[in-house]
Amino acid sequence: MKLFFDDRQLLHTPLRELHNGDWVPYAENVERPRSIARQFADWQPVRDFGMAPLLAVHDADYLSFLERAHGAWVAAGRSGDAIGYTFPIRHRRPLDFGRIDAELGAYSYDAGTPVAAGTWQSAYWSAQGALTALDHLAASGDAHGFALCRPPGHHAGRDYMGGYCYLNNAAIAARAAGAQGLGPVAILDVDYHHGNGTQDIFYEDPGIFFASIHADPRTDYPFYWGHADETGAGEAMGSTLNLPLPRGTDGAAYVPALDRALDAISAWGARFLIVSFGADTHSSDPISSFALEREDYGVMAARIAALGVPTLIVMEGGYAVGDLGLNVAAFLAGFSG
Ligand code: OKP
Ligand code: ZN
Repeated sequence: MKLFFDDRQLLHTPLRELHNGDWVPYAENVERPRSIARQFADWQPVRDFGMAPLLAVHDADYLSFLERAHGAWVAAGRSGDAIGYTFPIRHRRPLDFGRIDAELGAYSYDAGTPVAAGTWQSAYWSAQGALTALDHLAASGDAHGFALCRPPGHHAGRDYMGGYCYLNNAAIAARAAGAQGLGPVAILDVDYHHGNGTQDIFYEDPGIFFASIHADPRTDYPFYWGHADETGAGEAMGSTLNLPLPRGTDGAAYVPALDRALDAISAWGARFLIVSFGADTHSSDPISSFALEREDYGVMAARIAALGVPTLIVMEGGYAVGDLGLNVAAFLAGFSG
């Protein structure tokens, strides 16, 4: 399986995040991609597909905000990372803001997603990595490919960032795959956290199936999405499947949910699959509460591979940097049997 990563994805280095009322070191740090990169000798270069595939998912005004936010923060006389502090949960509408603080709130739903000096560059090349891996799958006929996306993407919506995510790499690849006629496209999200951004982007899109297995949002981030009764809207009713699981879920309890998701993807007629893979389901993850072990990732991968559908794996979360590289390696190895 070919692997894709670009060093510019390391330029995103926020200092800290707000966690349970305290400022703590930023969990989505450069040690994550480094621990994965170390596991493999051979990485493919990322190509530049430009802004068009990003604009097929995200609003132009949001992309322009992301690109200039840190510069505007510095121009406002601030130091450190740009972070919002007021969020328009009621009166969210296009307004002509005169302060970066207003924009930071309008384009995000949490205070855990700082914009640092290198954020736009890293997010841009993270998305291009997913597009390069997709292009490789389409051109080579390989069954599986892996984009080491970082920053991750599944919490980012059409016009918002959140949960360490700025550009929705999986959604960008899914749209591009559909546009290239590779579909019907399904997205399977197996990160510990619900992929609310991906769900929102495709919630009324009958062309893309979205299935997510994640910690019950009654107890876990992102709280306001990912409940079992969210199944899509309009013509896309039934094309979203949420399978929340309780804290403490281990490999044995995970597999039946995975099989349910895979059955649904298969029944829906998917001919191309994108997996949003988070290794934060591992027992050692510092911000999550499932109990999967390394060997469970091989089992998961084998079941996904048994669908027999070309599959692009994009990296999402996973914060136990001591185990992360090995867990990702175990998952990817499971695709080759
Ligand atoms: C991203 B991904 C405390 C609250 C913020 C955000 C978790 C984002 C997870 N720092 N937590 O799905 O792994
Ligand atoms: Zn996660």
